[in-house]
Amino acid sequence: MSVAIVDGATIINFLEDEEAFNVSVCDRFAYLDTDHDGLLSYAEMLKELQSLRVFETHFGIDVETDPDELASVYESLFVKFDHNLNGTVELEEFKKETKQMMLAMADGMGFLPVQMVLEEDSILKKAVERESNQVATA
Ligand SMILES: [Ca+2]
Ligand SMILES: [Ca+2]
Repeated sequence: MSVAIVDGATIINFLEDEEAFNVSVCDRFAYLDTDHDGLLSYAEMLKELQSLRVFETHFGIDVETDPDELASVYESLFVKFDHNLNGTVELEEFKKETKQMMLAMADGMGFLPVQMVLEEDSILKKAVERESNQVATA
């Protein structure tokens, strides 16, 4: 994990670069799909849902969360991804919902940069890396 300063523009620029976004989503999907059947089961998605950090830490202090409550939140998040409710998340569903979530995140951030902990291989981390590469080559 690493810490980076992220603002809404970092995410929006990344989403607007459809190719970069699609490549990252496909990579992430393949990484999560541990049995390689082209679908994400709940167990496979759990890793991603956990990395979304629904329960943010406040000023570095982890918020205590009831495990039962956490499980039900993950289940409801999974259903959000599983648009056709067939119990698995297909690549198209994953792509759509990831985009929605990132847009919502960017909306919430506005132009105020925030410090975020980025999981290794997360899509958000790729968005940040893409931006810093652009700065480096500019
Ligand atoms: Ca799978
Ligand atoms: Ca589905």
